[in-house]
Amino acid sequence: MPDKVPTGQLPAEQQPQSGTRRKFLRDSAALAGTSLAGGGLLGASTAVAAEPLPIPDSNKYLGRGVVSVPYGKPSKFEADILRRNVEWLTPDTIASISFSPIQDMHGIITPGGLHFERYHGGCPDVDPDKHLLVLHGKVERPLKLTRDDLRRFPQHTAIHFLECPANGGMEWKGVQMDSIQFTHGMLSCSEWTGVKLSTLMEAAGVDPDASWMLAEGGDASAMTRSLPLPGAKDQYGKDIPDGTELLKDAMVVYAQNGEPLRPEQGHPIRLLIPGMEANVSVKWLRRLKFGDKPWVHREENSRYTELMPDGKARQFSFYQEGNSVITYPCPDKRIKEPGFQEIRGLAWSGRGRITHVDVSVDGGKNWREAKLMEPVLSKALTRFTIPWEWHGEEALIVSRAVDETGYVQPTLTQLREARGTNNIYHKNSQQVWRVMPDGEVKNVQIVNV
Ligand SMILES: Nc1nc2c(c(=O)[nH]1)N[C@H]1C(S)=C(S)[C@@H](COP(=O)(O)O)O[C@H]1N2
Ligand SMILES: [Mo]
Repeated sequence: MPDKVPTGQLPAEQQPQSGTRRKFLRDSAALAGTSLAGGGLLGASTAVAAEPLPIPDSNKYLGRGVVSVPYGKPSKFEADILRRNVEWLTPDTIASISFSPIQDMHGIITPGGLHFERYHGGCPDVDPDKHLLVLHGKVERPLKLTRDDLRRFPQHTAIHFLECPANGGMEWKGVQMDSIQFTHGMLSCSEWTGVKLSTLMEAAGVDPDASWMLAEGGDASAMTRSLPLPGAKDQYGKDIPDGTELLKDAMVVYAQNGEPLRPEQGHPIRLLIPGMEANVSVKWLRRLKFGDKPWVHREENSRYTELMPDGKARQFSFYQEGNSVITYPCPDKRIKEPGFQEIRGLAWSGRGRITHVDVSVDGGKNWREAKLMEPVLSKALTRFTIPWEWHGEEALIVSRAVDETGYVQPTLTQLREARGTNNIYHKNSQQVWRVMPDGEVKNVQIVNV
């Protein structure tokens, strides 16, 4: 695009794409002469608009009064920011998934109405005054609790992501969706409030040698999962070491982003196991049973296991490993104008904090370090940004996250080498987007990088 505004003196190699954060700030402060003022960020129309604005209609009439909308809704002009499902993915909408529009989100919190939904038997309406949670099995004092009872316990609030382990599963075998909503949208992040599991276990007097916990949901699927506590072994005697980590931050939650849980998220109460595959965060929670071995239910047997290249199944693979994706530009958010672009994305790890994100615009040959936006929280979505000057060349943009354990997000080739192709769960490989000369963005897979 031709520059309509004088672009000044900075040689191309001093422009933001090769600079550090400090360099970028300096350049953007000296607006004349930087690419921010040139044909990109501040296009000709913006730069010449120094005349008084005409009076808009909204200045000329009285607006709506208070409580005309007692529970606020988004502007009618934002009506395309919606959860969506993929019709062919499941035979019906009862046992199905909707995806969060992560291409349209900012910051790290997912509004309640846009949190992805996953039901194995539909979303029930549960009366919080009648719903009960039972703690039983290897306990000194079995407990039967209403939501009101739970609210009397010491409260705990934390921000955590939830991700279905099938997120990206369609890509695993090469079904490529040209939409980040469908490749990565089984991912949301909320501020959750409730009671720590350890607090409830203390109240029930859980037997110190109980090493497994069964969680059961009150919906038509009666979702049931076995979860490891410290000292857990699988049914073959192998150590399952995840219980110590689980107990640190597991909660029974009754609130989400400051309001009661949404029905879709398990109102009135759900289990929340930060960092683990979302399947174990059992919704409409009605029972926690303590024992000393896994129950090996359907969802930890025929489902939520992974068929490995040697024909054996990986079981109890609970944690979501380090992951990231570029949310702008992406197939759902093409580039409209050449010039300055801020590449933006999300990174997350079920193992703790994100410590580092690198971004490449040449398919992973060269990398630059992105800036992490505060807050950077454990087992929460983390925002990253990096400036990029784009002049209509084809580019392969990709991000790579590192978490506090030192884990580096793998390439798809590395992931397929380790786990084969007969899998749908835990696909956390680097996502490559191909930027076309007209600014359109495609989902591509690079083989053998
Ligand atoms: N009772 C119950 N809990 C459940 C499910 C369910 O169908 N029933 N689905 C699980 C799955 S597979 C996922 S990915 C998460 C999704 O949580 P969300 O719908 O709040 O996003 O809930 C889990 N908990
Ligand atoms: Mo899931």
